[in-house]
Amino acid sequence: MLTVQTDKHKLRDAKTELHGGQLVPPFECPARVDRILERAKAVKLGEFREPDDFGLDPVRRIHDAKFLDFLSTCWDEWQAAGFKGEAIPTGWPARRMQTRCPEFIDGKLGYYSLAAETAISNGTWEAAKASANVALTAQAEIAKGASSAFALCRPPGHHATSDMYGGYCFINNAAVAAQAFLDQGASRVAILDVDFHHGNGTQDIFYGRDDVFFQSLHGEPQHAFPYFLGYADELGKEKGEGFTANYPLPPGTDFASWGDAMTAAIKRIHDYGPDAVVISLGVDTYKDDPISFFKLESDDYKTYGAMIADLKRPTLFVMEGGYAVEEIGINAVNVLMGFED
Ligand code: Q9C
Ligand code: ZN
Repeated sequence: MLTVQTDKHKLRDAKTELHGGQLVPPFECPARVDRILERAKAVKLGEFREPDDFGLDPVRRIHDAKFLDFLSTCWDEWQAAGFKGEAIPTGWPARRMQTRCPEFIDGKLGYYSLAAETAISNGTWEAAKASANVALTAQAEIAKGASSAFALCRPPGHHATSDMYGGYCFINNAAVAAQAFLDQGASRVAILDVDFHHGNGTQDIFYGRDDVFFQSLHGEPQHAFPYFLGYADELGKEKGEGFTANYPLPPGTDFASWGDAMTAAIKRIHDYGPDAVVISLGVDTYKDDPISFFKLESDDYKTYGAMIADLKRPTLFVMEGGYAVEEIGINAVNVLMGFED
C-alpha cells in the first residue's frame, strides 16, 4: 500500500496543551508520525511519496473561508496582541449568548474553537495545510485506480467542523478527501471513523447529506471527549436522515464488544454500496492509550483491517489519533497489514 507523508507535519510543534489544569507537552506530538513511518518502512508496507500541493480550493469545499483566514492569521494576531504563551481560547458563545464573531483575537479564538486543549503556535497553519495535501494526494492515487492508500496525516482532522478547530484538529482531512471523491464523479462515499473519539466534525459537516454515509465507533459522550455529540440517536437530518450512525461504547470496552459494533458498521457500508470508503484511522482505542478507555490489543488491529478489506471497495486510510507513542506504529500499521493480507 502506498503511504503519503511529509516532514512538514513537524511544523506543528506546540509546546503546551491545557490538561488537568496544567500546561503539559501535547499528547498530539511529532514523534507519533516518526513511529508510524518507521514501522511502515520496517515491514515494507509499500511505496512512500510526498504530497502534491492542491492549494486551498478543495479545502474550501468543506471549510468556511473566514475560518481558514482566521487559522492563517491567528498566530500573528495573537503575538501582535502581546500575549506571551501559545494561543488558547478562554471564552465561548455559550448558551443564550450571541454568536457574532468578535474582532479581538482572544474573542475570535473562542468563536472558532470547540475546546481549549489545542494551542495554536508558529507553524500550525502550514502543517494543517500540508496534512490536507497528504489526504488529497492519497485520494488522488485512489481516483487514478489504486485500490487503497494510506494518508499519514498530522495534525489530525476529524474533530474540525466547517468553522471550528479543536481536539488537536484544524482542517478535516477525511471530509476534504471524501468531498474530493464526490467532486471527481463518485456518487456515494462511506466514512468509517474508528478513532476512540467521536468524529463530531465529520458528522456535522455531512449531517444533512445522503452522498456521504458517516459512521463512528467511540467512547460514549457521557464519559469521553468531545462530550457533546456522538449519541446513538443522532441519525442525520433532512435528506441526510439515515446517513449517520453512531456506536457509543462504555469505559473498558474490549475487542469482543468493539468488534460487534464494527461488524454492524461494516454490514451497513456493504448495503450502502459506496464508490469509495474513507477510514478515519485513530488507534487511541489501544489498551495503553494515555487519554482513552478502550482495551484493544495490538493483534486486534490486524483483525479489523481484514474486516475493512472484506468490503472490497477502494479504501483511503486517513490518520487521526493515537497517543501511546511507543506502540502507535505497530497498531496503525497492523490495520494496514491486516487489510492487505
Ligand atoms: N488532555 C484526536 O484523537 N481531550 N483528538 C484531551 C487530554 C481532547 C483527541 C484530553 C482529545 C482530542 C484526533
Ligand atoms: Zn481520538
